[in-house]
Amino acid sequence: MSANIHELIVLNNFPTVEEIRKDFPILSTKVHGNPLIYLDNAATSQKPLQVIEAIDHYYKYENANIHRGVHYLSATATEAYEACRVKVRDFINARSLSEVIFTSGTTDSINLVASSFSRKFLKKGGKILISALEHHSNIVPWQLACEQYEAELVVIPMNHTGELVIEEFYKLLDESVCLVAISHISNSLGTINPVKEMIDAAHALNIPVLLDGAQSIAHQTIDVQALDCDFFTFSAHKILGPTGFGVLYGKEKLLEAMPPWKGGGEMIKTVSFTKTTYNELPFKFEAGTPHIAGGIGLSAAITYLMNLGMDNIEKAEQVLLEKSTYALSQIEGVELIGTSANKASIVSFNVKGVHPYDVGVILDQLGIAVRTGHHCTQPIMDFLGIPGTVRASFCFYNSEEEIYRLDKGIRKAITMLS
Ligand code: 7TS
Repeated sequence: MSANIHELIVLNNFPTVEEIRKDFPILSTKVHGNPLIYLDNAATSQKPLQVIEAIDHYYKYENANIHRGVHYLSATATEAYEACRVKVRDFINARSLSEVIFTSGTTDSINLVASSFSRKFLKKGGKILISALEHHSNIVPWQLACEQYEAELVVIPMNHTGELVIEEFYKLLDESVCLVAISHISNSLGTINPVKEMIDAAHALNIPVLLDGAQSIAHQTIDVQALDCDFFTFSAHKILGPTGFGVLYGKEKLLEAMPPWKGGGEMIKTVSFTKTTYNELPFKFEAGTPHIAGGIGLSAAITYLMNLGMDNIEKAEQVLLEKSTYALSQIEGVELIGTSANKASIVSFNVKGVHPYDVGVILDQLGIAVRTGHHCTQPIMDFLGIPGTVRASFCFYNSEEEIYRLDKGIRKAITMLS
């Protein structure tokens, strides 16, 4: 199975969790008089000093609008912001900087594709194939597009362990499908979908594939060339960066063929009242002044992650997954929701006969931050016939001690609620 965490520390020079936690000031704070145990990482990650200080430095010493200024500050800010594009290209192994579009986050990235790709490629009677495991962000933009172009939204079903029914995917995949849009890792259940196999199957019919990488970007090395996905989307805030900033990776050929989405400054080459010509990639899709500090923060976040090594992070988080899954499975009355063999460090569960919200409130009183509810995946909850789950999602800065305290906290909640 996965490496022992101590082996990892010795073999790969991975810092101890105590050392890592010193970089994250919020992890030393208290909530309701108890040390904070932050297990809501699938919603957003905490930020290390390196990211906080990079943003602070930008606003203190480099703040200016980018790209269009000749003055020193504008050039400095442009350089810092564009350095992020290089970082992202290297982090996900994109072929070129033209393939890295900055957006406000995963939701924005998917909406960009749903609007622009659909305008060019979604035909009346055509299909968009998504899955039963999607976040609302990878459902609703496609519903809007399908409504507009009289196309059909088709859903790959899931089973009760939280896996996609891959045989059904093969049955649904035919020439009428214009795009496959699927999550790489489920934010509610942690399931890692067999995306490489799905991409290869879609490509055999010349169908492009969008991967919603909002979760996977935090848990494993992403190589868009090895995956061969056509689009990949993620948010900075789930990988130690700031909110309001994100990325759309797209293959250059497709991005070239797609019309602009938002109009405004920066995305144009020339403007007159009779005709406007558009800027080259990636700027064609980047209208208006961007979240400059967001890019600078993401740059620092990627540097931090690359220094630790995504492969090491994946191994460390698999240990946390294994230990927390085991601990929770030993508690009578706890039902794990999402038991796929291939999972990231996201553990959803319910306590029999108790609403997830009530468990969440008691854990909060103990300083333990978990998320409760449908996690923006209502169709999953409907399929499973439950109102929601309690979700503990782990990051590499979480410790085994915190799993122990979660275990104790759940046992206390069960005693109080039964
Ligand atoms: N797709 C997936 C798989 C996600 O997990 C999320 C956010 C999104 C898309 C949207 O990302 P955003 O940054 O644009 O909002 N997931 C969650 C979550 O699980 N709890 O809060 C947000």
